[in-house]
Amino acid sequence: MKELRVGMIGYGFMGRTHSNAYKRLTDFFPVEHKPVLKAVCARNAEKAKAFADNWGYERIETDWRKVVEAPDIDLIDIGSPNDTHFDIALAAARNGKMVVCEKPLAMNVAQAEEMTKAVEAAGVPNMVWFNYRRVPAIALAKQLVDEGRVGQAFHYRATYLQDWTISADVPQGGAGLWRLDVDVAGSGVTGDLLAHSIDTAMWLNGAIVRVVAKTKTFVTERVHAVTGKVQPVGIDDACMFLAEFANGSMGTFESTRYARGRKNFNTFEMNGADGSLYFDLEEPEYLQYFEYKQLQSGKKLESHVTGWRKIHTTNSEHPYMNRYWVPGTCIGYEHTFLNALADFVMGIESGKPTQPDFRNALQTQKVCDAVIESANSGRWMDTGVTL
Ligand code: SOE
Repeated sequence: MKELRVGMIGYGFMGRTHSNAYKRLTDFFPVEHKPVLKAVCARNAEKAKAFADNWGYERIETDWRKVVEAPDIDLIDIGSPNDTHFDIALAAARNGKMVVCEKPLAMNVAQAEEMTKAVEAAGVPNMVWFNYRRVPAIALAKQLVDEGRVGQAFHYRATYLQDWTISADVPQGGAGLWRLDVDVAGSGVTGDLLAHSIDTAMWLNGAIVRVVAKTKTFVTERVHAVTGKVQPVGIDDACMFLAEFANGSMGTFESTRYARGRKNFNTFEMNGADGSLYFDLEEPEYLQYFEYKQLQSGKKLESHVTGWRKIHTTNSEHPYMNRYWVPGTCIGYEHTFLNALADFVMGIESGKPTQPDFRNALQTQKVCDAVIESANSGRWMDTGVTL
């Protein structure tokens, strides 16, 4: 087996999901590369050490430059806050390393464009961890769209709701809470949650070409965990936008961290001439499908038995499921990262790059930036997306 020597930057929630994927890859997928956890980097040595001991990294670093330049590392994994992605990705590409980066790719389109150019000029494999594409039910939705079972698309509807920032006592900044600090995160729910919805939407339904948005910041001042001072809040706590897709369909997107009771409520529905699809991450192993096309193809439309079908996506013929257990048994959130890594490694081995790569994630970044610009100007914005 060939080694895939990993340098992990960051040790938070995503550092854990990615590390788990590296450790389990060859247990489940027949790939030629075995990840070796070489180094984890964090500014705080004590935290890096605890993370390395827990997950089995060989060494720690406190300066990411050392990891990016290390000759014994093949792949740089950027799991650190959004404001660090740009510098690390550029340096990694310069050093000829493969780069896998957490979403959103960058703080803005200008950065994302430069990062895309850098990995392409260096010719290094790259990917952005839009893990929800790797939920078997969502991958099945893609398969059904590609099989023509939805037909001409009319509507796409997405929601991504959470509730963890409602209290005005939640500080901004620092470990775990950098998502509330606009200087570190770039935006609020738009980059953090809607980026997922946009990535899924454009994967299933093609380019989003125009948007008009409204954002809201409910708590306008919060203590900053690093400075200790009460500071203005610059992120969007909630965002709603309307979208026009290149295929002529209409989209609505809603996201908030103020939906009491909703922890990670990520849904979409797509309505086409020949069928509809519905997915809800709170029931992750189900894809709901209303089939119209096949009903028409029979002698007569049997309308007394039409209805939504709730497909339990745990059969071995469902995406990714032949790698796991027996039909009827489900997999979890962590497997979406494992599936993504497997796709990435298989892409390296086959020479057919897996998606979403940086260029593809740049398109999502364009929509995010257009959404924020539209919210600021109150106008419809062209996204400039090319897919
Ligand atoms: C935010 O709470 C968050 O952790 C996002 O950053 C992730 O991308 C999302 O999948 C779950 O929620």
